[in-house]
Amino acid sequence: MAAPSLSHNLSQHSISSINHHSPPLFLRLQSPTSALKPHFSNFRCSAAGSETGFFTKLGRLIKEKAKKDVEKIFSGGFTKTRDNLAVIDELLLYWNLSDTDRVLDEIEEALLVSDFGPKITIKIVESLRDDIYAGKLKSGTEIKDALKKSVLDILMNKGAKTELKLGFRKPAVIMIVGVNGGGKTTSLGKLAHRLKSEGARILLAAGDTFRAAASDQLEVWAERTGCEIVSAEKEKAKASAVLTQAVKKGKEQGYDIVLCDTSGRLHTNYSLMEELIACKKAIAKIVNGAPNEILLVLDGTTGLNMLPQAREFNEVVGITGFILTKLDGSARGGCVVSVVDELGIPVKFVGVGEGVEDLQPFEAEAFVNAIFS
Ligand SMILES: Nc1nc2c(ncn2[C@@H]2O[C@H](COP(=O)(O)OP(=O)(O)OP(=O)(O)O)[C@@H](O)[C@H]2O)c(=O)[nH]1
Ligand SMILES: [Mg+2]
Repeated sequence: MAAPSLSHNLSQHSISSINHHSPPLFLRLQSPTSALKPHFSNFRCSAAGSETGFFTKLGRLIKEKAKKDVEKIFSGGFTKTRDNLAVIDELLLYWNLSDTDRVLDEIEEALLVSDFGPKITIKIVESLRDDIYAGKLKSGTEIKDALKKSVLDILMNKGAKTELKLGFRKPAVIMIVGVNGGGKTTSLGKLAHRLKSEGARILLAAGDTFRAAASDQLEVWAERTGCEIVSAEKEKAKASAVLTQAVKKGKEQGYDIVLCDTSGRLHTNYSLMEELIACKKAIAKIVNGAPNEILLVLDGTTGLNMLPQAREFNEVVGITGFILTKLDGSARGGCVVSVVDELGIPVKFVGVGEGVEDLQPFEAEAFVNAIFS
């Protein structure tokens, strides 16, 4: 397979683990039960002899393969945020030392408008001011590079672990949680598509038992992605019961991953948040260590309002990663940086449209290049 045309600025360390020139080696499964047939036979992996667990490889592979389209999706996905930040280029084009304070004020405003949040904005702008007056930054280009670097540093220091962590027992279980209408079901469908196209056998679990239409919506995604689905058999079923049934089926029938949808809930609604705890416990009873990922879906158009949601969900169930949706339409891409900085939890995927392909594994460097291009 030819090497994908990767942006020269994507981080080398993460690319280096794929050897595109070596002949394909088929990945063997480390199945906990020898009776389970390998399902990843179409997985290619260059790490011969280092079978550290197929789920580890799946998480990594999803990220690495996605780099092929990372530029396409990121460059199209953040148009509005990029438009807001474009003013920075104009300011820096004519920058001279005597103009520094005015230019920094305007950079500050551009960052705030893009929802970087006051804390990060002040930190970035003050560090630029110090470096400019210390003579370390001597041109508009150097200032722009320093600005990009400080944003990248925040993302890399606090949210670098963007790979899916799927443990080593089958099935791996991923729960998708979040407030109403954020894009949980859509993201779950897109994720199913991505994982399935890597050869994983996926089971969907319609854990949103709150609305009758919710399981119909997931059925549509099951058809679209060619995945099996477990839905409630009777009305008013408990979410934890449906998820239990699905994970049991996943275990008995050798599925690789069970993707669990849940109802939208306000993070301030105590009893609904309790229900999530019940779901998590029910899953853990069937597969030790599961759910492996609890991904919180945050609607990018809500900007900094997502922070209290993220804190609350994390306190109640322990979030392992974020999916930030609707960034295609949002002018508030800076909130990606705020949420990582505030919570120290990585953004694992971003949603940049409603189509089946529009879920992009998060790449800090590509993201920074996209919004400051
Ligand atoms: N433009 C855009 N729309 C999205 C994205 N993700 C989801 N949507 C749309 O947002 C709407 C809500 O998505 P759902 O997936 O139903 O959201 P949900 O969180 O499951 O909603 P509830 O189950 O009602 O809580 C739908 O119209 C989706 O098509 C995205 O990344 N970009
Ligand atoms: Mg839903």
